[in-house]
This record gives sequence, C-alpha cells and structure tokens, in this order.
Amino acid sequence: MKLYGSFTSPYVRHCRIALMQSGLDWEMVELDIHGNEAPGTPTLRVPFLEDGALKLTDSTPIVKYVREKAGQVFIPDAQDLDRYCLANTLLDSAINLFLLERSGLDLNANAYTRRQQLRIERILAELDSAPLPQVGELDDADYRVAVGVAWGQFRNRFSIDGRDNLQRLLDIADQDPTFADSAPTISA
Ligand SMILES: N[C@@H](CCC(=O)N[C@@H](CS)C(=O)NCC(=O)O)C(=O)O
Repeated sequence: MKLYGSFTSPYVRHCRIALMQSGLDWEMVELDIHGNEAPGTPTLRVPFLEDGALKLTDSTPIVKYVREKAGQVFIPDAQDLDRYCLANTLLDSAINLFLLERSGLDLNANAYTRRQQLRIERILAELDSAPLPQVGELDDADYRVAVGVAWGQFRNRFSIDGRDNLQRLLDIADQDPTFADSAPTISA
C-alpha cells in the first residue's frame, strides 16, 4: 500500500508509526502540499492512503485500517478516544495558525485566531492531566498526543514548560523505536 504525505506532518507520522509496527508491505510517497500540483485527495491535505482500490483520506481511518489489517486494535475505549480527539483538535488549531501566520495573517489581530490560541492552551492543560503509559506500552491515543506535542516543539508553536506529564510522555515515546525513527528532521 502507498502512504502519501510529508515527513514533517504529525498526522503522517502517526500513520508511519502504525505502518512500521504492522509488518505489512507499504511505501511512503512524499508530497509537497504547498506546491502547485493538487494532491490526489479531495481534502487537499496529507496523509492519504491507497491500498488497491481502497482510498482513505484522513489519518484516523488510516491508522484504524492499518491496525486492524495487522490484527491489532485501534482505541476501543471511549475516554481514550476522547484524548485522541483532543490531540487532533489541538493539532488542527495549531497547524491552522501555523499556515495562517505563514500566509501573512497577524494572529493577535483576529478574534477567531485568538480563540484558537486559547483552545491550544486549554487542551494542553487537559492532556497534561492524563495518566502516563509505561515505556513500550503506548496506545494510539498516547501516540497521537505524543506526535502532536512533538510537532508543537519542532515548529515552536507552543510551549510545554511546566507541563511535566507531557514532557514525560515525550521522554517515554522517545524510547519507542518507531516513534524515534519517525521524528521529523527536515525544517521545511
Ligand atoms: N484530519 C486530517 C488532518 C490532516 C492535516 O491537517 N494535514 C496537514 C499537514 S500536517 C495538511 O495537509 N495541511 C494542508 C492544508 O491545510 O492546506 C487527518 O487527520 O489526516
């Protein structure tokens, strides 16, 4: 199967982690989402996945599909799924602000972008209060929070100073070979 994406995207990173852990046959096709060529997905976003006739356009169904195809589970617990969704909401706001700022918008001059900044801080506080996994026992909610927080540090989009649990989660995740091997290295 083919995963289309960039090496800096946290959503793509989570898909890569699931694929690396799956033992399945897959390849990554690197895409520049900011280039002139429209990617082959209606969302105009990455990741997307092709497996024969199947096309998936969002990281959540991609991770679920890969896990289940490999005989693994994808977040059966509602509260854990909620934490996964909080990390997605954090990332959606942080990435939108990143792209809007890059396009020249003053984030402090707009009520809606200020609300998104507040949302990021509130979600970080909530995620910081969650229990931590053991080393080597991360589930997909843990991975989603970890790739999101790591992306925020990589792009300098938010601080986790004083958020000791989130810092500890990154330390635990860094001891996971697939998390470490999928870290973004390109400053694009
Ligand atoms: N809900 C989507 C979000 C994907 C997403 O926001 N991808 C970003 C890259 S990290 C993107 O392609 N952004 C381009 C744009 O918004 O134009 C998912 O989980 O896959």
